[in-house]
Amino acid sequence: MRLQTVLSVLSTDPSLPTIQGQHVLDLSEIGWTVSSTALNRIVPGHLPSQVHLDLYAAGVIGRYYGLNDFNLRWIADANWTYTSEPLRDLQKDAKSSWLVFNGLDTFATVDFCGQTVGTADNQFRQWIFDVSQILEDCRSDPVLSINFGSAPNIVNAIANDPSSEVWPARIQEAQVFEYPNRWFMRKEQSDFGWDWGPAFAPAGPWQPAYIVQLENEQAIYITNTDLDTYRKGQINHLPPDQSQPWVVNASIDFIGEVPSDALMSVLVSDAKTGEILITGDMFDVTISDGSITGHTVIGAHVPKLWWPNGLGDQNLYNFAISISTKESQTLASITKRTGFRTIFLNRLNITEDQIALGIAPGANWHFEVNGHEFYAKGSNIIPPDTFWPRVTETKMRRLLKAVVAGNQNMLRVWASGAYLPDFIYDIADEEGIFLWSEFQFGDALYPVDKAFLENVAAEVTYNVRRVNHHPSLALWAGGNEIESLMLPAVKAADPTAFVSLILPLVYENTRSISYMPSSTNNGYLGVNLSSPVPMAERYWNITPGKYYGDTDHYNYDSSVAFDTSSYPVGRFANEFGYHSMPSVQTWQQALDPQDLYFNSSVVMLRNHHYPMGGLSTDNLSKSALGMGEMTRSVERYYPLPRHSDRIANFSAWCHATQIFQADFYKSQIQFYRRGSGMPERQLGALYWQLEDIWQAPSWAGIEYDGRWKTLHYVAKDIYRPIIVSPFWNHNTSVLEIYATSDLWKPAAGTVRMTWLDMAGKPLPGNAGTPSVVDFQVGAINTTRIYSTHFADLSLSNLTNSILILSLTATAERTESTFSHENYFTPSFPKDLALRDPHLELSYSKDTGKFTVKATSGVSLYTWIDYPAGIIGYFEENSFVLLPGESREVGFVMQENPSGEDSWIKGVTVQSLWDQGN
Ligand code: BMA
Repeated sequence: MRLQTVLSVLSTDPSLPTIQGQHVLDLSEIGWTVSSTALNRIVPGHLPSQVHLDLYAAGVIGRYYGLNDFNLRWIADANWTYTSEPLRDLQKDAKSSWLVFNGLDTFATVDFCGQTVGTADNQFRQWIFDVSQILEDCRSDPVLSINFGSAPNIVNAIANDPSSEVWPARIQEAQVFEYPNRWFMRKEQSDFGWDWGPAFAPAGPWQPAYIVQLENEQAIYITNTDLDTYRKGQINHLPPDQSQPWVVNASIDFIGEVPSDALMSVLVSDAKTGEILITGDMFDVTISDGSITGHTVIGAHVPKLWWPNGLGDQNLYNFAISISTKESQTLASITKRTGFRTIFLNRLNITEDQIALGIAPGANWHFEVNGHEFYAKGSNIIPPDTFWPRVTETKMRRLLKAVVAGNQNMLRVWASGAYLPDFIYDIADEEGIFLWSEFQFGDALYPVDKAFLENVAAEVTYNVRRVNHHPSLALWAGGNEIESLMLPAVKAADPTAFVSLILPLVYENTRSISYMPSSTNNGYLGVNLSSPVPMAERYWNITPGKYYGDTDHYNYDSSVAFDTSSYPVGRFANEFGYHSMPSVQTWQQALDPQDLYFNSSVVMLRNHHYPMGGLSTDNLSKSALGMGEMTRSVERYYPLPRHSDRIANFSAWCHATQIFQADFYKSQIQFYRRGSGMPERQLGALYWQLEDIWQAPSWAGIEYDGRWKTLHYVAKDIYRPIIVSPFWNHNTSVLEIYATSDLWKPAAGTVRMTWLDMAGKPLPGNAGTPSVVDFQVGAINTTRIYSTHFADLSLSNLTNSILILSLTATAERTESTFSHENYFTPSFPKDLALRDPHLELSYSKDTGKFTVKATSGVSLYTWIDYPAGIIGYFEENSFVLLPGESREVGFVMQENPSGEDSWIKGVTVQSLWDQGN
């Protein structure tokens, strides 16, 4: 055990405050044990941690494996106690002593020196307890113990309490995944099960914690910081005036006493070069309720702006803020890294000027960075692990680098998981990924009693202040699918006061971030900040032909998957998707060899679409529906795997479900992006979902350990700045080709269109289609470059099954060249007369790249695969190769634990032909 002044930590972590006269004991550095009546022994514990992790470390339970989701329920059903070793080095004569928990998961009773200090009931809050008196009275070396009650049992007890809120059963019960009654707790909702994850319902001290001792009257300890950088006069729901100077408002929460005439100063320096931008006092310093607040204006000094990935550099600045007495004695200082940008969600009504440009009336629904609208390309992030304490910076950096490599600039931090820790925002700040963030409510109605709302208010205030300095923060939304799913069920406005409680709390703590009450919504009718309901939501006051909001789209009837008339037309697509299997390499991490087949009971029990709806594990009918959807989508469109080897056949089936998933998303993303030049002026596509929480079938594009599914490669391709896309109307047999660009300047280029047969032989006269078409496309816009009725092509009686139209777009702008390849077949893949392309794969030690060559026949969905044991991604994958064509593809290694290059020998290549042969 080691007591340290925070000063000594500063050299390694500048975000920690420096303070004189303060002792901080980091509770991660002391010894802990974990005990429960459910376990006949006491095991070593850790902090931060959760019970499952400590039981795993002690060898009591196994890893994320098989049916552990169900077999380990005894852990969630029990109460657990974390007990510290006796704390010998605490100061008895400190002026005050505090327990500071940055997070307790969730229902906790805290005892110190044998006395109860307090209780906690919200995983998302910081909990601070004054233990000065207890420590003074303590006759021995104090022991800290934290008892965590079973969340499933506690919420059931709340639900059974006659005074608790009740809702019509049909509403809430439809939202039960495994454990019921999740809406009575402020804990990660997906801990009780979700349609892509397990229900381990973990408990424990999941965030860092400290004992803080203040030695004297002037010592303070900083608990949270709200740093807000905005354009002068900025109001959250209105477009910021980019000609105004930047204002920096800093509000610092502390424990201890600050003299009423204390001063604040700030030094802003370039995080890369150290060059000082400004330094000086902050103005209008006020102190109230444990916070000190001041501001300054960065007048004549023009900082470099922060931009998201693809739109500019991620310029960052360090803000060193000090609190001092008027005699210039520094009481505390803290450094936060931030960036200068405005990010605004525009939901204003469409103007006459916009209508004159061809934009359909209604309301806007798009983001603007630094005053420019842009096309948001990305996906939805879910908790990357059930057990947050083991989510490392390495894992998250790897994931966010994959997001950047995938040409994405925005992630939606879906509500029903957890608020992201600061280190993930830090990585997003560096990588240029906007994080649309949500308050953690989803797919349920929540209580509105006073105690619940007070708890929510503390959670909202803490988290808005905590993450506000991150330039990657893009938006606050009230929750997931509250408006679209829950409100129609109750026909009531503002459940859990998403407008009347949360909106004012957001606006009080940030001027720089927009707020909307629910993820998918039809916008608002008006905003009046002095009204008790400050935002009048539009809900269903809509007029046909006008567009208002963002859309989500899930249609598991795969027969219409490629019929674009089944897709929603709106201003922004914030969720859409279909599930697929993970790769066989990932399944092997979680399954015994005998369970590696498509509908094995273990596979089915790990498939939670559709959710069990309760704790029963003997009913596979719900899972069968989801498995059936995957099977049917493959049967409908692709050659069926027919390998005699069981594992090879399983692998081919898994891959086939991924191909369908990727094709379906590609079809939608092309459609949404084309919408940027259509009356709906569509400006965003965030698919469901970025990554997996465990090894199981899901909507993810990246598997639990970081391996890319076909989807992530295909999304990377279709999120390129300029794309060429075919649109085939199955009903009218009209084929249209569009070029779409999300560049901020117009672009010009050519599209080469070549009709071939499956042997790669060009069709005579190119079937009457021009070989090369010049195109021009406006900024964030689309242009139709070719259209034909299928009957008008000169196909000289060739059957559809042998036809393929290859499309290659090239566009030059002074700074770079953009290219994109795509193709169209009038038949679905299963009906194509595929020929073996006889793929050849080689590896060059000199270039470190693989070369794939198709020697005969068109190779569709050319798929390079790497063996288990490493993590990384190929520069491209799932592409088309024409006969004689070869492609050099690099592999970006992200993790190679053995450091050896034996994996290279395990790399394979296959195409659609191999699926069925
Ligand atoms: C949406 C999401 C999630 C869910 C996904 C797949 O409803 O908001 O709640 O996991 O669809 O069903």
